[in-house]
Amino acid sequence: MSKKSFVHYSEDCDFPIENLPYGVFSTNDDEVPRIGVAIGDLILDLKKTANIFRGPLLKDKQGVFKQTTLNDFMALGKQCWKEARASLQSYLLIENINNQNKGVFVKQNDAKMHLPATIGDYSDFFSSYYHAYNCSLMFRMEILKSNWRYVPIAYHGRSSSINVSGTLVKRPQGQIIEDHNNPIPIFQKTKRLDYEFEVGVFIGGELNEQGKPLKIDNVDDYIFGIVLLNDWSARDIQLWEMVPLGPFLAKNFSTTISPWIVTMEALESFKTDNMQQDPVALPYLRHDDKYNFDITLESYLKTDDSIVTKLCKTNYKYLYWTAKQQLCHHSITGCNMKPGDLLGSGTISGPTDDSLGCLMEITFNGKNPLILANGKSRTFLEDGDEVIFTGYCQGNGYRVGFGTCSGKIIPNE
Ligand SMILES: *[C@@H]1O[C@H](CO)[C@@H](O)[C@H](O)[C@H]1NC(C)=O
Ligand SMILES: *[C@@H]1O[C@H](CO)[C@@H](O)[C@H](O)[C@H]1NC(C)=O
Ligand SMILES: CC(=O)N[C@H]1CO[C@H](CO)[C@@H](O)[C@@H]1O
Repeated sequence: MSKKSFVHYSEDCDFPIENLPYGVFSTNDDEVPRIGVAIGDLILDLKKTANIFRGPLLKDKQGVFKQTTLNDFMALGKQCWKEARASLQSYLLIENINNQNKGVFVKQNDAKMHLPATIGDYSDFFSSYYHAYNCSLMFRMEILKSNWRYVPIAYHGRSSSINVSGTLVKRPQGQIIEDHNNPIPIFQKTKRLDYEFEVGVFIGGELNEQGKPLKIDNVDDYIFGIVLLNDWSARDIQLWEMVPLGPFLAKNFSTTISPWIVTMEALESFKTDNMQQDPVALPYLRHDDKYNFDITLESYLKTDDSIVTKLCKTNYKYLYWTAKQQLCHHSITGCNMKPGDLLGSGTISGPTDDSLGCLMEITFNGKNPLILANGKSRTFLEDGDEVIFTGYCQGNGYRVGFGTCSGKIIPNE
């Protein structure tokens, strides 16, 4: 695209004019959360600039930009999202440099970020082939030979414990088996606290009524945008509780998301081939159009001595089930979906040893400790550890980035 804005930023900035992600922020002098758009290291305050949305679809709906969450804007649907993007890009173009002095920008460093939407429901999938493959190896389960290749597997998560990047994560406690030869649980703090590198998809538009499934052909019309997501997991609690109904409290204590929602319009030019599915999906899940995205995902561990160790470099394109298939499948029995619902992808691991999306895989369930940059080792997370995710799509001379999704472990005292 190579458009130029009057806001200056470098080529590797996450938030050029080609991106324009939405978030909700507040400042010290105005503590009411409001909607903004990231550009360079600034935020354009949409509460103050709602009148720039003068296109035919939005001119009577400017009120959606003056809310404290994005839900109302998300509910408007694809055509409105496109019109809003066009208005924003034109407002920020270098030709319109006089907009620079209108007092409508806030420095990102001066803002506090909030959850971008009221998340009614949150479901978390298990859609990365390589992650599922490694889990089969570790737990000697025939995951890939049973239902996995036919059905996009997921569980219903808790939306109440989803927080924005930077929120502290308290080490959870629960029932744990210490000695597998004597499976009687004890109650204690988790010793196997892990992160899971995922992305989350926010949905919107005029979604389906109960009993009326979405159709695969146009289900992408209901996908609003993407955030980075950390599905913190207590592996020892999980292992004991998940038979036979799946994870429950091992994943209910905290989920962290990055604050900026990168829209599907910004990601359009980073579409890449879907993974080949074998066997071909059932007809209700079948689609030929590309709906995978080339998003580089990197994770880091910062220990309390401030030394940073790179954990992995993976890519969103390693998802076997696309977000279109996930959303369509979610609605297929008639489950009604709502604007602001969030769908997690599942841990995204790639095919190589340096592209594994959680510690359980990196350390082979704690058997092979990871040596950190400061010479110490980890099997699972310790108190004071901070896990940081970043993500970006590389364009020609610019990046469409996601900012960061981070969380630090604090002791449970
Ligand atoms: C998760 O489970 C714990 C332990 O039962 C409970 O105290 C907590 O309220 C639950 N939190 C959520 C968000 O469900
Ligand atoms: C996480 O978010 C919920 C509601 O959005 C809030 O009640 C809770 O206090 C937050 N947790 C932390 C640790 O800030
Ligand atoms: C822990 C584990 O099984 N790791 C393997 C995951 O899969 C990749 C290849 O897909 C292997 O290289 C890892 O050793």
